[in-house]
Amino acid sequence: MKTWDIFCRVIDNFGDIGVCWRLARQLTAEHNQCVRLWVDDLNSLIRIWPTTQSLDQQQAGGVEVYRWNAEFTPGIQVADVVIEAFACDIPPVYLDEMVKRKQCGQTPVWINLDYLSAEGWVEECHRMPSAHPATGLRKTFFFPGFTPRTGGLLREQALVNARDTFQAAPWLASMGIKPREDALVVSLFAYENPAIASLLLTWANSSKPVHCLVPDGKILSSIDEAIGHNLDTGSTYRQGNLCLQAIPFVTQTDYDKLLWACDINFVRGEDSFVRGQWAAKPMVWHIYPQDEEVHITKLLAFLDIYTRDASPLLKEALHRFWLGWNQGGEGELEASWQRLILHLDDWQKHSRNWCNSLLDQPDLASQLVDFCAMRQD
Ligand code: TRH
Repeated sequence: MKTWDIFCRVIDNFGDIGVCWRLARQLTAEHNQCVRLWVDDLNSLIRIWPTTQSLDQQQAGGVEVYRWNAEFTPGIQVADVVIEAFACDIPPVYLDEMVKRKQCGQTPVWINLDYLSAEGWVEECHRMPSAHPATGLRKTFFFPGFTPRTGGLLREQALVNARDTFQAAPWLASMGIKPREDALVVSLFAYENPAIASLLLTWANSSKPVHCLVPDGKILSSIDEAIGHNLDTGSTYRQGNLCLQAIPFVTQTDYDKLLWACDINFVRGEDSFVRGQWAAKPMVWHIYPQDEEVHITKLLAFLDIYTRDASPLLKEALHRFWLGWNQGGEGELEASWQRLILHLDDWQKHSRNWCNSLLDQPDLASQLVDFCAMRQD
């Protein structure tokens, strides 16, 4: 058993903590590791795991959770493995202690866990070492990814079985969600997006009823603008064949259930994007927007591998709709949705095949554990 320190700085939203928390729990529960998670914004953790509290130190889900504040004191015991999530820069005092540990012949394994991307360069950079200029300590870049030459994706051992034995109807009922039997049930987790107006109108006019579930979050401001009033949590809006239901932001565990219970999932960022893939259901990704349209390159790189084995018609329809959704193409979305939904059966099969193909790859936590076990500094 090793000790691990995971450092997480929350830039915004829930992805940074979502990934770190999932990793910390999995290392503890499945690999019997001893994990401390240092997080600078406990409120974001409380949102996805409401039994945690705003305390400087606590035990939660088998993990020691610490509030990461500025005052790190010398003498802190450095872990065997130090994970700096998303290049968050570990505290200088902690770094000094890492140097001391090295001087005692017990160099910690230092890993920068990077963001997920399907771009080709990831394979080249995964496991790349770099010497820290001031201390000479070696830091290794660990990249999650979709191919065997990357670090893989976070996936708990029991996930697929839990998904396959899940009963959607009772869970939905327990959440106060009662879609019509013939409705297409959609979950909608996305950033602000003006394109929602044309999508809502398309769903209102569609021949098949659409029941759209919106967890509390950013997309609601765009929805409010589109429908002309605030859609409060717990309330429902109906127009034509559309039923729009605002639901609470659920726990990270319940979010999986929401994805499993829906026919189509709109996901975003990084962690919900991966969970959408494990749900093996059709999904639409709202990628985290970056300057100079860098995110569009990233989106296309994923679409490229995701649709590699799709039929040409599905491939074309997915490209059009995903790009429209990400580029805020008002008006454009109606036609591209109608085209995509024609291929729903094919899309469902494709989603399952894609998920199964990813299952061949070892998961990220196991890869990290194996890497650290092999490292001799
Ligand atoms: O919240 P995100 O947009 O997060 C991020 C951050 O913005 C980050 O800075 C950026 O770098 C990254 O995206 C790419 O999206 P993400 O990654 O999907 O994280 C959402 C988390 O919230 C995920 O762990 C699932 C969880 N969640 C719940 O627990 N309950 C819910 O009801 C919902 C909708 C999500």
